[in-house]
Amino acid sequence: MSTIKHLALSVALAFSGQALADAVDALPHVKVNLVAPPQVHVHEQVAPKEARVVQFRLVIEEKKMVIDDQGTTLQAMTFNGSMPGPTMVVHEGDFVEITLVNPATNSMPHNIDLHAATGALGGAGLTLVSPGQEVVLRFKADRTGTFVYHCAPEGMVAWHVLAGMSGTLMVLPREGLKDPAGKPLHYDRVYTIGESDLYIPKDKDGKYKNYNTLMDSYGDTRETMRGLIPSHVVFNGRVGSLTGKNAMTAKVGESVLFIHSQANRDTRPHLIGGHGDWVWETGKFDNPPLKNLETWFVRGGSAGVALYTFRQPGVYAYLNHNLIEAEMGAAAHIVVDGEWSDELMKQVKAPGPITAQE
Ligand SMILES: [Cu+2]
Repeated sequence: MSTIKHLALSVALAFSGQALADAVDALPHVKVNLVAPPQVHVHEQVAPKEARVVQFRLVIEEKKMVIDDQGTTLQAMTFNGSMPGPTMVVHEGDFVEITLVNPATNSMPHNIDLHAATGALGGAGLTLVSPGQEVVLRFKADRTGTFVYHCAPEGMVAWHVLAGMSGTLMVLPREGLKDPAGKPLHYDRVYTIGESDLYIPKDKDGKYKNYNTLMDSYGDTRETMRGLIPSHVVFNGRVGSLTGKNAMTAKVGESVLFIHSQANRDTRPHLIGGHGDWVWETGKFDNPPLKNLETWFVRGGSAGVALYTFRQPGVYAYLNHNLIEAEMGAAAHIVVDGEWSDELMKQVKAPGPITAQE
């Protein structure tokens, strides 16, 4: 190609890129303050007609985290310091603009692969940042649903994800959620739960090892991961992160949206004493939700969504109905206030001595 032709082509390419950037730049910009799970940042369920550029800032934090009541530690890698990272919410047609910051205090390069995004390894190819760098990625949310995002540095994807680097991005339909008949579905509260399988190495006496640095933990952790038997299966980073005083709350009559992600492994969410009134098992809102589920299946590498209107007060357990994994840590509580319905359930006779049959 001649130099002139080459130059003309470069100018044309630069120009078309520029023109597109200008059109998007002219859209309203919204900066979102992210919050740690199980909370989700304040957002509208029905969006204005015009698309927006929604801006998020994710700061990567490598740190040691305690993952159970025995003080077992994980050399974790996180988005914004929480495990999973914060849930981000936008609407279909919006542009998601993420500033990914890798502070100089970190030791590893990181990036972000967004399952919601189209192109360049979900953004991972354009967002690799070394300690001391930041990068800004923008992509169009061109389809609705809940989508996992995770770190994906070449050759170390599993380690970074299992050390905590995953989260959920929810792209709502502009007009909000609907049932299969087209009737709007509204939620009063939303909680986001990220389930993780963890692989903490043990020493020769069977005690969990405690490492001083992230790099020290790498070799043993990789070997333990390849055994495929987790030492812990947890919600939101540790055993008990959502039970007892950390329980989620709701009121009778409220509709609660539960987002459940698992970036690596299949899981089976179940609400004891309740149901999934409407469940998008695959999390993709263009598919009609399933009705009245008892347990739903969330595939590893995806996020599912369940909507439930509480009808009875009490302490509900929400868990992975692989009950072994629930006992290993994959369990949460929801404390629900309100009035009990005897019609829905009543103890007709309290426990007492067995009486002769009539
Ligand atoms: Cu990473």
